[in-house]
Amino acid sequence: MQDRSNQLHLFPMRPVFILLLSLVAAAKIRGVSPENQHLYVPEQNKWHCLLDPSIVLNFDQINDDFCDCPDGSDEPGTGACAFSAEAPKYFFCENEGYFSLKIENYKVDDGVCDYDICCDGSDEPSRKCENKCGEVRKQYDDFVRNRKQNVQEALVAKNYLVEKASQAKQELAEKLAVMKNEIHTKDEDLKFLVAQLASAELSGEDVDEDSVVQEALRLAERVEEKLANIAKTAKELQQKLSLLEKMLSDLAQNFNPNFNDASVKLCVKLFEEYMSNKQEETEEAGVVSLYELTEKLKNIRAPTDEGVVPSFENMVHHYFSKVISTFKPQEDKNDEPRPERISKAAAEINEKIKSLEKVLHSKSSEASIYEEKIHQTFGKNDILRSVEGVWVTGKIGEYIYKLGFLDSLYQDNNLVGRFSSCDDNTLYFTQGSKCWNGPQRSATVYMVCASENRLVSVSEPEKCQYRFVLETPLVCEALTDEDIARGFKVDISKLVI
Ligand code: MAN
Repeated sequence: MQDRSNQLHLFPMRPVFILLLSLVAAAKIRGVSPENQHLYVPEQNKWHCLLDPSIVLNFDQINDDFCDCPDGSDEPGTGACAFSAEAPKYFFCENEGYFSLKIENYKVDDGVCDYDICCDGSDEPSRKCENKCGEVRKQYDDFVRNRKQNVQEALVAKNYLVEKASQAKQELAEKLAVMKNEIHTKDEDLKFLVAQLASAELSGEDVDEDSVVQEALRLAERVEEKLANIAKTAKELQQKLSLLEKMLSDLAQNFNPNFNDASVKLCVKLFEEYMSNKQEETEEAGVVSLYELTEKLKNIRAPTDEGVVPSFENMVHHYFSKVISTFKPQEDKNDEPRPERISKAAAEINEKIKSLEKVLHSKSSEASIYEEKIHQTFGKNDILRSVEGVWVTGKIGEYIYKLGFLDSLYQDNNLVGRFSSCDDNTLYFTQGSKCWNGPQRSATVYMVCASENRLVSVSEPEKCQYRFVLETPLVCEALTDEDIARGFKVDISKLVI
């Protein structure tokens, strides 16, 4: 800072000084922007503080590195007022060839060339900082050109993803439609089978393919055939027997006992015995042979035998009816569940129903998952659908992170979380593996625009609660020149100093 006592010596040299002042007034005041230069015009070599006109200073007290005005307005080009409460805090750098910018006053004349803001070096005393605006401008132009190209590429990639997302949704809708159709058909099949089962159970008339019934019918036919043969043979035998009996009967009545013929006497004796036993034997033989046949019928599905012995004539009808009646629904006695005695055909239908019901159940659950997914929104324009199943892997620090869109996020083998929701630029993963002595892991992933997917950074602000930055085309938007320019930072390390 300067010694204020020197100022008094200026007044005796007035004429020369006025001339000098006019030159100074014409010159620009350091640190003041062109549009504010008019605030720094002397009036008879005097000037007053901008916010407090009662404080009048000599014009050369401006930028004399001594803070006279409480608002700091007398030191726009030095750091003297940088820390006064009301002081304007910025120094204007013209930066010819680049863009004029403002730097905090406390950085002025501090010995550091702040090229990131004042590329012309005007924030430091002259000649200390070489003008670097040419190089900075080149960096800026390169950045803008590259960024525009990147954004352009990223937008192409994004538009492709938007298209892919809409296709994915359409495919899902088509898949769902096919599945619903399939479910409808299977449902109809099921209804048909249920009706078939009901009718098989009610009527007892089993379906054509019921081999039990077929077998019963075949056996019944054989019984009838056999009976017809038996009846025919019996008739012939009966005729022969009747003839023989008649002959023997004649012999028994007319032989001459006085001839003492032993053979004749024995024959007559046996004939008389035969005649007295004849009735019983004939009936038994017929019943035995018929029993053999009908037993076969009974063995197909042994019905409860009520102990009724059928007559010779109604035997076939009796046993056939019994077999058939086993397929008819039984009346439930005392509401007790009747023993399971369904036909083979009904059992087969039942099996088909069961397996169809299983298929229908799994198809319906799958369909409802699809349905739910179709109605969900996955980010702006539904764009996340396009990357379902895509994984981004990156080593950050000591861990390898793997992020699966709409899936899960891993830190090495630790599950950080399963995808739970999203908004325009953020993905949320929750319900990860439990932290030792801490909560379940979870993560928030902030997406920033780039032409490719890349996990850029991770932080753990709280134990096992992670924050990621993910570069991706998913969130790219067209940028204005101003937006792009705002992203530029001077790379001081690349300046030739
Ligand atoms: C592992 C990692 C870390 C976490 C600790 C907690 O080392 O998952 O991120 O902080 O466990 O114990």
